[in-house]
Amino acid sequence: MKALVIGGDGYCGWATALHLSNRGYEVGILDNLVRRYWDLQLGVETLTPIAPIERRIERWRELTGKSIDLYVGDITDYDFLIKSLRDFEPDAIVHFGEQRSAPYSMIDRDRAVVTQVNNVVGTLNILFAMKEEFPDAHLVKLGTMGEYGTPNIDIEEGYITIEHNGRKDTLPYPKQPGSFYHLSKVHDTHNIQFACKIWGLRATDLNQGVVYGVLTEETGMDELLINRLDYDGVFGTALNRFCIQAAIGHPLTVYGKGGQTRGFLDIRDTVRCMELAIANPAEPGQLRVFNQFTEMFSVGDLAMMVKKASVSLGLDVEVEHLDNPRVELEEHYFNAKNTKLLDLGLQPHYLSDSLLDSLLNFSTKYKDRVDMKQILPKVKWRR
Ligand code: NAD
Ligand code: USQ
Repeated sequence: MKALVIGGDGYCGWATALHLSNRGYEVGILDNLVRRYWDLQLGVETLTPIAPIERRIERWRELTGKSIDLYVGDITDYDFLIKSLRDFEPDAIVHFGEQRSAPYSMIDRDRAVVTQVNNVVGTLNILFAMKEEFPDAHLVKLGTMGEYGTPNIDIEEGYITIEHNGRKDTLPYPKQPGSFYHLSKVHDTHNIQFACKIWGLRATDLNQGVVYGVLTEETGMDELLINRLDYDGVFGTALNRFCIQAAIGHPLTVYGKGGQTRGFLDIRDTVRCMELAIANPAEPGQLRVFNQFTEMFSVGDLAMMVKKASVSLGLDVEVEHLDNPRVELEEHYFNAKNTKLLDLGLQPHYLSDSLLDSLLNFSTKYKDRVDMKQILPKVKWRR
């Protein structure tokens, strides 16, 4: 089977490309390296030093004898996309290639537009390319749990059955995203759903929670294969940020009350979920939705877990509640279903087991690379 990993130079994409290659898939990486450019523009850097993509792929080949095809270009450029697809001829198109930071999309008008054009047009181009020349390929697309927001009822996997005025239907689950980034994912979902319906394409939308961890079996093989660890106020997620803050003795930056609850998963589970989704494709005409996370925590829970785990490293960690730069509920009900990937055979890793080895150890190892200017948040949601 041939899998083209779009966004394969990024955090989830790199780990997934190596994992699929290790599992015997023929793998291609397509990426325009724009994430490295956005980092440069913002003056931020991953804590772990990542090698150039060509060097990463070369090292993988040296270590395993497996080659990975590389296509450097932008999926919003349809000519480039279709030529790359013709050359690679994928069975599965794994799409990670989007702007993925909520704060980035809220910096200003330019960044909101970049996010939505990049994400929505890129995905639309993939759908048209599939319709024109690859109607049997399976699109495995990364959505996000944040598409749902935080409703006061249980969150289902993509669809909900509703009875209204004596009639009953199964409908797309209501979406209440909390940033222009999360909105771009909702727009993508609608476009994919429509394309599957009218053209008979097959797609899986993976509503992924927050991914954590540096290590997978493959990225841990060699320093040159190391994955990103973002900790800045734009691309760093709360958990990564807390681990790095703990390592440098900075109080953990909990926004507001810290009751914001989200779904989480280990990067080792992300790569396994991708493998499961590819190996069990959607039917023609079907947009299948899986909620891709393994555990739920509040931001306050995360801070307490980091504080506790830090003790074993001799770190004394304080927690600070900052004024919340985002507009979001800080205390709310959150209960999301996540059985579909478990039914396909996912065996979860748990944060309590991974916190030290896959996050805190890397945070302390590379703490000299921390830029203190990137610790406090700078992007605000309000006017
Ligand atoms: P990332 O920024 O590390 O990687 C994204 C990659 O896509 C980058 O290498 C970037 O250069 C590439 N890219 C972006 N736009 C492109 C374009 N137009 N053409 C070609 N390449 C392009 O992000 P990530 O954390 O790996 O996230 C990957 C996907 O997973 C995103 O769609 C994101 O929304 C989703 N996701 C991530 C998380 C998480 O916690 N990291 C959680 C849920 C969902
Ligand atoms: N938060 C803090 N302190 C911080 C940083 C964040 O309290 O220093 C809070 C935020 O206010 C928010 C929560 O932590 O309530 C989560 O924020 P985050 O930055 O960890 O994650 P988020 O913005 O939700 O985005 C991340 C990824 C995104 C993915 C999403 C999955 O960057 O690509 O789509 O997680 S989900 O959250 O399920 O939508």
